[in-house]
Amino acid sequence: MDNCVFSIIKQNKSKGNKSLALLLDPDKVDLKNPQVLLEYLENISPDIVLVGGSLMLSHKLDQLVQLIKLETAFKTVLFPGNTLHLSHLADGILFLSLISGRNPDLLIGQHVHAAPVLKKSNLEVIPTGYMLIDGGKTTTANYISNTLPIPAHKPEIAACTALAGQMLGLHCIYLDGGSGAEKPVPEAMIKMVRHEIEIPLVVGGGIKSVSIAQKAYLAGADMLVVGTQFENGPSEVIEIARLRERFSKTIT
Ligand code: 1GP
Repeated sequence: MDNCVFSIIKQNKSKGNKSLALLLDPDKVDLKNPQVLLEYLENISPDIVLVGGSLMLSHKLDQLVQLIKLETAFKTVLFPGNTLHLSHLADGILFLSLISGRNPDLLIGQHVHAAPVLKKSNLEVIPTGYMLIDGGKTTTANYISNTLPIPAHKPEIAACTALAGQMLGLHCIYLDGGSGAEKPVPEAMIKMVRHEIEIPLVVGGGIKSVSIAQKAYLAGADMLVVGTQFENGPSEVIEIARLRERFSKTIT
């Protein structure tokens, strides 16, 4: 069986199953006590572990990726804020083009610098149409990217943008309300994007409860990304993981 990272997501999607990605920010995990993190990881059993963030103040990226690689069977995928956020120890990387914005550096500029480095690495490169959606407050990603997020009440802009991303050959679309978003990506927007595209649809930002997760899955998200709620206390994320399992059993 093809065991590459993107295949995990695609195979889940083709079987009608839902996926869950746990996002770990190296600045926010306690690596002095890794056992706690590893136990939570086993409990949640995410389909993939995303590692990254808009900014990184610590230098723990390699250390965190190595820990997951050595101690678990989970695939680690980089979710880089910029070209400096690289770890050759990871399994893959979301090669993000910020298609919701009009900042050329984040549409293609940084990619030009990263491409030859990635070619020499063993990282699986996952071309991703990354779309920032207004989640009710200015997020680090909005500020750092110097772009306007798509207004939450304009699902048609998101749908056309995602469709253009698919036509450009991107492999998946990631709708992100931003880390700690007050409001998650609206169901109406997820539905309209889902209706327009066939490639896997990833949704994240402000998924803090089982009920929010359920609505996003039902609206058509193939994979949810949860970060802040894990940092706030993993019990709800364990429930979201159970929901994913129940959901998948129900609809297959
Ligand atoms: C942020 O989508 C991710 O880029 C996760 O968001 O931290 O709000 O879960 P949260």
